[in-house]
Amino acid sequence: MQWRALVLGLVLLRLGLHGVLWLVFGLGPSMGFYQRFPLSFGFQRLRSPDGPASPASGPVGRPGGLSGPSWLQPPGTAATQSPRKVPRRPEPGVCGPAHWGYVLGGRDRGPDEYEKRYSGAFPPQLRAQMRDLARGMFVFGYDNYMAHAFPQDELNPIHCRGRGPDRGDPSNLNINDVLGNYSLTLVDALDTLAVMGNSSEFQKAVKLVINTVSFDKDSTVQVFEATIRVLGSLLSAHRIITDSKQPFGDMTIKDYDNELLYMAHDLAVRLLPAFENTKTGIPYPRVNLKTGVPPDTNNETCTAGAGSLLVEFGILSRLLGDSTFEWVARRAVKALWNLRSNDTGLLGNVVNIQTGHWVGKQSGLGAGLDSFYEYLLKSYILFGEKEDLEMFNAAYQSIQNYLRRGREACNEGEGDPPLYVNVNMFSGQLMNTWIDSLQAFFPGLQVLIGDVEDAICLHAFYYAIWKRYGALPERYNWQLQAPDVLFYPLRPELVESTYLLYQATKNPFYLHVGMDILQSLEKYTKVKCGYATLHHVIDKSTEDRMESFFLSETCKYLYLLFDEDNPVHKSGTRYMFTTEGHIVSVDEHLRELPWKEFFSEEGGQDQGGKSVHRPQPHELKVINSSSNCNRVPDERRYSLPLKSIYMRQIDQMVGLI
Ligand code: DMJ
Repeated sequence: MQWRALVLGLVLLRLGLHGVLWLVFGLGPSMGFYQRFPLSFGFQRLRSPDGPASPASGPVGRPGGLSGPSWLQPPGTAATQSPRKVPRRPEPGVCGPAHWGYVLGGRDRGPDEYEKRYSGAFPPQLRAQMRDLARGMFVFGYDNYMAHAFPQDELNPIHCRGRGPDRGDPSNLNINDVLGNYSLTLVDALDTLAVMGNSSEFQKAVKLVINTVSFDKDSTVQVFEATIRVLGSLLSAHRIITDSKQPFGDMTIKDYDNELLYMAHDLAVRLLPAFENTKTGIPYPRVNLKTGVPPDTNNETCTAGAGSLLVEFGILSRLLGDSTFEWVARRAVKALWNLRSNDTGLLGNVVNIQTGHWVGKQSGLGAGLDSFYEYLLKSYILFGEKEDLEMFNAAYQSIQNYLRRGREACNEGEGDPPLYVNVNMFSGQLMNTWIDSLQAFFPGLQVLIGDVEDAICLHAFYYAIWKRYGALPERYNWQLQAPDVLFYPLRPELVESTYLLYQATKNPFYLHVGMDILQSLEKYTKVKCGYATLHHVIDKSTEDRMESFFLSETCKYLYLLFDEDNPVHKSGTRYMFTTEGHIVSVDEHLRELPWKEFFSEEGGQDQGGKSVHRPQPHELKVINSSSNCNRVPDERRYSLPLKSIYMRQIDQMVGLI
């Protein structure tokens, strides 16, 4: 009887594995599974890599009306299934393992079934080799940045030079939005050094940041970019340094006096003018770090830029005991949320911050909206505010109702496989036939909410594109089955989803995906002094730019994918990744609202009934008062009690010092 059960088990195992493998035509564990599966959807129709490129921007719809793939059909028409039902979500506040288990390190679970069954499929030596390759990739980029570019913001990896803001051309937003003349790449890379266990370099880098980086610069930067790349990194590194458990090795800094936290505060205060004089509460997209909002500034902002500040601003507020930062970021989220369509529940991608009118009515999962959704969920995970989860759940339902096309189930049924398209936020009508590479983050977000099956499917679609080009084109036209926009700036999104899906399934298929990505990065993007942006995913020509997210995200996720025993997975601490890939531990401190206790008029007791010392004026030490006085927001404007930042409050609140 036993051998029968064994045979049956093996047959079932093989069938199950095929279900995953057909998604990617044959790539998978090297156990004789390299078999091609008949595909009834777009993957096999992808144009040859050598084929001609499509025009710079794709067609909007297909002439002659609705025909062709079912992605062209609106949801609920005969050619498609009715809109997919969203998997049951837990109630707000319920953080059971089924739901938040994928916040890493939270569950001390042993190898799951997949792992046990397939552990031979990706040999440990190969995994170690890939981990070392990912580490080497980071080290090569980082060392070259330090040797040839620091203290400038970015490395030009082909000419081995540094790059700062484009002072000669202020309209060059591609550069100036991101590069603030504040050693961006060094700052952005800090926690990757820690995650890789390189304590000596981490300590050296932190000291360099403390001693050399200043935000008192005449640089006009995008609030969003400065927040996710710089503010987020400073906060992440500060938490790593002050973590009493030190899971990554000794990352403490001798005589550390919260300098990174103060720098984060300094930067955030310089960003605050973006939230002033806006009629809707939605922030201006750009500020000058010295002078505030430029007089000739644009009143239009993308939704993700304005509505994805809550994680970093919320952490800062809760560490400092100053509600101002969280309050302005939350006000922006709510203002955007209130502008959603009454009919579809969708938001557009560009809005006027004074009138609240939608300038860009496109609703999708990629550029302009991606991290807005991400931060609704991640804010809830970090801070436990129910309204964030409620907004996220409603947004996710609208996404399923209007953006998701194709068949209902990932692995079965008639019609094209599921795909998330770009639609008009008011009508739900298709607006174009491309998806962008930023959208590849979405399967990772779906893993966080437990919608793993749909995540597997969408990820496979993106991976199929990667396999075809050895990179992800910035935009891919699913109707023409060819890239619409051809560059690939070393973005992390597909790796991020691959990593999170591996954590969720432990299926070695995702290790193969990671290996494939690593190898194509080595082959097509490695240049003399680092890794270069692919200018053209077909002819593989390169551009002399290595964006900071390559070190902070792409390399980090690749490394973590193969580093099974990393403290991020093992420490017993739950870690969450910001949208720039910075790690933050999810703990009770961040779920408290310090200002309620410290600033209540009656005061005197915390929630546990312990008495709280309210400092007297002579006891208070004001931090950063000199540089920020002009830009400290006006209490009336924010209609909140405005607080200065005091050392004692930081001490008592966070207990980190
Ligand atoms: C990064 O700065 C962040 O991941 C952001 O959320 C989106 N864009 C880049 C990477 O592509």
